[in-house]
Amino acid sequence: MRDVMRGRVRIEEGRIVLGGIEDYLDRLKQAKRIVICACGTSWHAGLIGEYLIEDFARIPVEVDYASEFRYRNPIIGPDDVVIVISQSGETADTLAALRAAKERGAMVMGICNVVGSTIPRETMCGIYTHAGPEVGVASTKAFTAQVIVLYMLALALSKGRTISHDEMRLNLKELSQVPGHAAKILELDAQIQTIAESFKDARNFLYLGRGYNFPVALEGALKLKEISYIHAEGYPAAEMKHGPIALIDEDMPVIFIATRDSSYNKILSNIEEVRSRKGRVIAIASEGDTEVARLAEHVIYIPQASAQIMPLLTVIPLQLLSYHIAALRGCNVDRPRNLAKSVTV
Ligand code: F1P
Repeated sequence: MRDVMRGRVRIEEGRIVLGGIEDYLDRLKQAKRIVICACGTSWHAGLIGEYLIEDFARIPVEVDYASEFRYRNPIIGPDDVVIVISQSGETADTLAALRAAKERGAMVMGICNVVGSTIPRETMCGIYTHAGPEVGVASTKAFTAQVIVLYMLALALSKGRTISHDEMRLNLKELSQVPGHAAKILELDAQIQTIAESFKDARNFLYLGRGYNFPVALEGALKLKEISYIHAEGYPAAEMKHGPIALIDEDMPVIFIATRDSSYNKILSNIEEVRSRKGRVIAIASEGDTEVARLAEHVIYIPQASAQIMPLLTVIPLQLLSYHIAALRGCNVDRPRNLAKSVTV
């Protein structure tokens, strides 16, 4: 079958160009609903995509595990657009979800990294992330590239409808600042290694975030599980009181993604709740913040950006922390046990 994901996603003279979906943008704008299907890290990128598309373009979005979607007889029809996301382009569950959506008449679009893989050849249109090959099994830079594509897609869908010309310009400017911010965060590597040394023997971790940082909490926990074999759970911070709070004691490290956004004060009170139960807090906070430092045992400061951009930044210290904890425990970070680069069964 023909590979339809031609062309790169780029900005040309202030205009977003979406490679292989340029001709399908109007169809996407008219979608009654967008359903995103993926597995693992790609599913977490999909959750951020949901927040972005609903926030910017005001189109309803649902995010489903491809491994559930394929078996659960979903209600999907010609008015829906299904976006499948896969680093490898070969994940069996995601491919099966794609086929199920096509059978039901939906337009199916792909976001994939590996050029010429199976999923791009079966979708009707799509975008390559061109993040380069993932050296290890655990997806890292592909996640960042997926979120960038979803950010640009959300902006393109909002053009002329929900956001003004000036807002568009500001959002694209913020996006162009991401590489500089990321370079600054990578300079924190030595600090993050020191934190990893204090926590390498922990048996459990909790990751908490709100809004755009909630999917990042899930992704941070997944990266730790995948490469260090430590049990970790990600939750929306507000859900803590509905169960996970029972787990907190002096042996439970809790990672808070506590950057400055509209839910900042709420997350501060979540940190206080954990501290009062003797939980050990590691926080990712915005540069210049003093409140979080008052409460947390360790603070990793990252540059301030809008809530929509934050996942691209907050995920980096979490990836580094997982890497250092795994390396200190003697785990093979590139070839974790029991995991395959593409899950084809
Ligand atoms: C999905 C995924 C990865 C994970 C691991 C197993 O892969 O869950 O996110 O890191 O490699 O597969 P893909 O569909 O994005 O290639």
